[in-house]
Amino acid sequence: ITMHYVTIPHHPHPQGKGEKNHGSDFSYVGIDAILEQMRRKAMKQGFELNIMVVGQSGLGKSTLMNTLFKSKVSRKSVQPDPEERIPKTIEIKSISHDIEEKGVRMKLTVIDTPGFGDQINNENCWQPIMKFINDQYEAYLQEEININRKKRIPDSRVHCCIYFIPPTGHCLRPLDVEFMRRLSKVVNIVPVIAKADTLTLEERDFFKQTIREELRANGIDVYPQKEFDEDAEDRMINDKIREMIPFAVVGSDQEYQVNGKRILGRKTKWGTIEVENIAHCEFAYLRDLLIRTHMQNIKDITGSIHYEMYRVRRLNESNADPSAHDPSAHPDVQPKANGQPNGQPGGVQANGVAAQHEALSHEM
Ligand SMILES: Nc1nc2c(ncn2[C@@H]2O[C@H](COP(=O)(O)OP(=O)(O)O)[C@@H](O)[C@H]2O)c(=O)[nH]1
Ligand SMILES: [Mg+2]
Repeated sequence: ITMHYVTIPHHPHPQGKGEKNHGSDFSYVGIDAILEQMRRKAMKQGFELNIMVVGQSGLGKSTLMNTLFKSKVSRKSVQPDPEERIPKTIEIKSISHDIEEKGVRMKLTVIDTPGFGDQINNENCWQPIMKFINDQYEAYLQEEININRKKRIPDSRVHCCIYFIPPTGHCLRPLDVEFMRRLSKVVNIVPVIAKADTLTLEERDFFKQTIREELRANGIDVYPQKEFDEDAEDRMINDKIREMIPFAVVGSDQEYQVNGKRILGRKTKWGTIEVENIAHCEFAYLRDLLIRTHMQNIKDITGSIHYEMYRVRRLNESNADPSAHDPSAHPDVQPKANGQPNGQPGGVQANGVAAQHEALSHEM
């Protein structure tokens, strides 16, 4: 491989932060100014995040999403419209809010799913959710392979799925294990203990530990996945998160005055639970993970691992059988991994990490 070095023409009117104070330094090229360029571009484009919530009815999914919209991420910028309060869910439904803070725009979309596991027979109840996720990958793929591609492909892919575990204090139910085992291979899963205010502190700690052990025993890799840590720093930060998972959350869309401050909380006979107070529950950790610290990584893993695996399977499949299209229309005919990391001979290859991941998860 030969490398070409391009002489960078001298700009007559230096602009941008990176070039400040370097007037006399002729060895200074100004590469660091790329950060300013990226920042400006990102400000213009804004950010998008699609979050899905899954769990039995009554576990507080809709309330928690209202909490997220009303919490400090958005309290100043969004005038909550009573019509927009998330109603009782009967079908998979997306609601988007545009949030703006310090000039940065963000479109936060929540995909609310109807009571998962509400039936007497819950066999295969993960299927409609798997189908929805694959349908979004398919829509993205179709846009991507279109000859007349849009400059910016609309992204409805589910970046993160928050799975609500009922606060039983015992252990995961077979249904929870089944859902997370299957879905963790196609989407980032963040498990939470719903309505954590119903557990005592000891019960909460014990339940969290039990769940972590069960996830490990069942080979369920929730977000942030160890195998995708990129360096020692990632590992250190993510290990701390992995030790805390699942987050024990409490949701509320009611505001109260406590010591002159407006807080989101749940008022009880014995006091008010402040949902954003880390001494009371772990909602703030969940919010910070999703928005403040890991949003870009959650989206990167969606694109470079989960979507990539879908794309490779689909393209290999249509290479093998050109008449095959839109497998996501049939929940039973999900794209199959062939168990080989690199697909069929002559097939499209997944990028390194996705291929490795695929080799680990040849089942959907
Ligand atoms: N104790 C407690 N109750 C909650 C919590 N979150 C929601 N609820 C209540 O549980 C009920 C069901 O909440 P909802 O958000 O509609 O649940 P969904 O069916 O999962 O969307 C409502 O009465 C909520 O006020 C929580 O964290 N703790
Ligand atoms: Mg609901």
